[in-house]
Amino acid sequence: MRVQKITLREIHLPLVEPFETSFDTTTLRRILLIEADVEGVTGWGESTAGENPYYSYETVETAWHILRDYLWPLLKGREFSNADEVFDLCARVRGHNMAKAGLEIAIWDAEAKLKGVPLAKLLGGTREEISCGVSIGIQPTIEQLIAKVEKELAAGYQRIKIKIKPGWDVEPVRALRERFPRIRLMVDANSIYTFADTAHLKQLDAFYLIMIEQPLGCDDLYSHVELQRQLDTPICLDECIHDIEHARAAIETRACGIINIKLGRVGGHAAARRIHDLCQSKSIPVWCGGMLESGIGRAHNIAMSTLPNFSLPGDVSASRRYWQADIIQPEVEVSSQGTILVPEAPGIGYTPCIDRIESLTCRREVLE
Ligand code: OSB
Ligand code: MG
Repeated sequence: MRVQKITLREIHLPLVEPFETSFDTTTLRRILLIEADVEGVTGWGESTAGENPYYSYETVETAWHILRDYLWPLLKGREFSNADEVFDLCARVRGHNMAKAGLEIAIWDAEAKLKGVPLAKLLGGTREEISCGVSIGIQPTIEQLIAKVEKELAAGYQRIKIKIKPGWDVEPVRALRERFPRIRLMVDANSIYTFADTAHLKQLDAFYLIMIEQPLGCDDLYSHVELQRQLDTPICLDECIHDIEHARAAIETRACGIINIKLGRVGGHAAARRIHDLCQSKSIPVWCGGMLESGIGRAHNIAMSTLPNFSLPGDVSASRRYWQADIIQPEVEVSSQGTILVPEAPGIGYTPCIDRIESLTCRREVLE
């Protein structure tokens, strides 16, 4: 197969409510969508690069630049046998996994459509439905946090994750545990602590959390090894894991017991699947992280989450938690059991709303 042309576009979508983490507050998403025209069909991808270089060094601007000036020139006119080869074809570009992923996943969607199969099946997925959790941003008060958690549990979500930062960590967790003694609960620090905070973080062991996600530095694998030695709660790594070598190092050094896989952070479906397979062979469970995606990125997350070692609920939740109206039809819905039914239509299985996407587009560039 060969990619005839790609279209980059930026759309702006306001979140239904601000999302606060230890590194930023997001109210409006700038989303980079990539269409790949392959042998007469169009595949859709989304780069999860952010508005600012705070979660990772990538932004919408850097991803656009890398896609236009480096990745498209590598792929243009190139013959390859399937989407699984695209990540390796882009290997000369170091890093920039969110740019790579946006393009690579669009080609996977196109390949699945060409073959008339759901993307989940093409990836080797085995689940008909996936388990969902929610990620709840930092709240103004503990009362508001409790109300949020109550609402998400009532909606059926199977696991609650809250964002933490210094000054918003032990107390909100204590309050949630008092109110909800039995729920599956976890926290995500987004790299805000250091090893010097070990005694403070150790207090979280009292609340039988299912995991603590990325407490320490985004590149600091060794401190996670030392912290994990002192914590009973399993550490889950997010920011630290960009490729299979990081995953291998984290597993072999026991820096973590669980890995969060995000398509953007690792460079697409092929890279995600390799990490998934490695983790499975080492009995390390994985789950699918979220990046406040539009329906396009969300649909890809659903397909990936059907692989067998995605055995913990992910941060993949209903469209309505993020957007007044999503850019796909149907929107992503979550059952009262906290599950998403995997679509059976070819490709990502949801239809992009072209008119709505056009009306939200603030820039567009066609490369051929
Ligand atoms: O660390 O998982 C994270 C959102 C933006 C950047 C990083 C993270 C997140 C989330 C949101 O936790 C998950 C979601 O999409 O609901
Ligand atoms: Mg995280």
